Amino acid sequence: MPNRDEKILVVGACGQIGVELTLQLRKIYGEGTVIASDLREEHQLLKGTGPYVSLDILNKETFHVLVLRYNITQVYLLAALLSATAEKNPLLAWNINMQSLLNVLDVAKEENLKKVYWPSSIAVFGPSSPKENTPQHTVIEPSTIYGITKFAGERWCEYYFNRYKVDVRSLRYPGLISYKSQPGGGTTDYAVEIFHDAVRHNHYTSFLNAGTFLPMMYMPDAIRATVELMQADASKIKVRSSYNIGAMSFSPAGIADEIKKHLPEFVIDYKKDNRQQIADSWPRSIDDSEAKNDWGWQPEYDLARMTADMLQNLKKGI
Ligand code: NAD
Ligand code: AKB
Repeated sequence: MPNRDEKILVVGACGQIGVELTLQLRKIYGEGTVIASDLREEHQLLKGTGPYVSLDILNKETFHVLVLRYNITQVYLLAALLSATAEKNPLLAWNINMQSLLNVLDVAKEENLKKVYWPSSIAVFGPSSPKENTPQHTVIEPSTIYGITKFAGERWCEYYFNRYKVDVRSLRYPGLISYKSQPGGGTTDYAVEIFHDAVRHNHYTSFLNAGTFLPMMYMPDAIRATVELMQADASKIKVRSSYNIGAMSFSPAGIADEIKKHLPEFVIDYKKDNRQQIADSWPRSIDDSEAKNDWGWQPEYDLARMTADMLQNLKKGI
């Protein structure tokens, strides 16, 4: 049973994950318990569902005051620059992705917060990691600035857990696919765009080559994984850097074939851009056996089930 004494702050609540995670946390813990925050204006889907505050997480003092004012017990930190945006301004990405995490970890230590959630990514792996079934523990030499921030972030999480007993938990999300909120500047965004363009125009130009396989996950699985990890007994959490989690792996050609089963007229063509190089440095598939063994992770959506659900929901919106 969820503890009703919790007070949860979601930072970066108006992004692709934040919107759906905030809505789900409000369903579980009650709407008044979950405070959404972001730099941006409140997302349309969050309006009227619970408290919203404007917050720049880089301002540690404001964040600290907010934690005290609302008696916050848990923080979910989702603010970050994603892979493609980060490459455009590496120093800005380093500053946002690292300082946000350090501010949260440090206030969590000072105020003895119960739990912190911070996502890492499959981007933590680089060209020298095994490409297929990339293991939890392996060579990690990311070549993107985004991956470098994720790797450093993972080390900081483990450090704060070991040194200060901050109960920080983390998942290495694959590319996430959703219809409720838009993706925010990543390399896997094509797998969301393709559905929108298929439904609207029966046509999509992919910025990744036809055969570029990447690990992917449908948003309902990602939200459930997050909640399950955060609700798991602390004794079950053996990995204090970040857990590999997987669900499916496909390429632009593979997802196009699946969409054609529903929309036979659909056509895909290819015009790669600089995001190809980022994708080429990442795993093709992920070994998530430690998450499965430690806290019982199981995905529910494969490519076929996700495609049917995405198309059905997007068609409703036309
Ligand atoms: P997003 O870009 O959609 O959302 C991030 C949100 O953070 C935005 O609403 C933005 O306004 C906000 N933000 C940025 N700077 C801020 C600041 N200084 N203060 C407060 N808010 C700020 O990103 P997302 O896809 O929701 O990703 C959330 C987290 O999950 C990130 O850490 C990302 O690296 C990670 N992740 C996402 C994916 C994915 O496919 N979406 C995959 C792997 C990991
Ligand atoms: C991105 O493409 O940057 C993200 C990720 C896999 O971390 N979706």
